Amino acid sequence: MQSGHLALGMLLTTLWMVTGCAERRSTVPAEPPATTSSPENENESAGQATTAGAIPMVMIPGGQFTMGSDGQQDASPPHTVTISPFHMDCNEVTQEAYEQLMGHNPSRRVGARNPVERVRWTDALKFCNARSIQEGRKPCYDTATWACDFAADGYRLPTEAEWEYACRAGSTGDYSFEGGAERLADHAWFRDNARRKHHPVGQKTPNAFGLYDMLGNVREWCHDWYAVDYYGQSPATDPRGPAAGEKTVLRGGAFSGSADSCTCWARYCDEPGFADACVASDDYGFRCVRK
Ligand SMILES: [Ca+2]
Repeated sequence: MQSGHLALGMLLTTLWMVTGCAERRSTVPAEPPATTSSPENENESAGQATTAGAIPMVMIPGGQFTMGSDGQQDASPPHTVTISPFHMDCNEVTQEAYEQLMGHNPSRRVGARNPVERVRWTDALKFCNARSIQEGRKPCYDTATWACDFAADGYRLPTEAEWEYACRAGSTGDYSFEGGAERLADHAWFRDNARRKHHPVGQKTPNAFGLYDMLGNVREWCHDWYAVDYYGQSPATDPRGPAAGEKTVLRGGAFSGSADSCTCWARYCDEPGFADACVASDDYGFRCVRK
């Protein structure tokens, strides 16, 4: 643990003791978790919140981290990024949560507490807007252009930088915990232990922020358009990806993937699904963030 992070480490310990949600496995950068309160939140304390839609979220404190890796061309160069605070779902969006709001379940393998899958990027954005409306928040997305209003208080997909920052939770290595692939099975469903299917959310050890299944289970759509060379030109604060592109980013690897594909930094992308003929894969899911 770096000395500058000692105070925050102590605070994270307190957070863990209060919520039982987060495990303190590594240092967490920068500012301590800031607790917010709003009338829509039925139960919010010590950085954890349960939304009106009964989906648990955790407050991710803002901070600075090293994004990327030398391990792959599109993740290079590693670069310093500053992230503003935000709330993030503790879990991948479940099939029951998706169906309750959207009226249908697109998943190939059905399970109420399993992550919803075969979700296109555009489906995820529609879910975000529906969830915002359900809670009286301002929707982030213009469904005619898919432009995102980052000033809105509603739900949206995490930016790729937010996703990696939240996934790392202070870890500087390949994974969201200290150590290597030999420990991945404690934290993730991936090829070696998943038996070629996704599993109910929240069964594995969470990261230091209290986030489950960031690595493995289903890949998670992010807000950003994909560009192989984006890291060489991205802004230093709250980068939001290229202005346009052909594919959007997925992160975290999946039950079908190897340990190498389930790292904090590995990037993946696919077509966002503008055309209804484009059916997403059965290992594509997502989780939401908001202010
Ligand atoms: Ca995941």
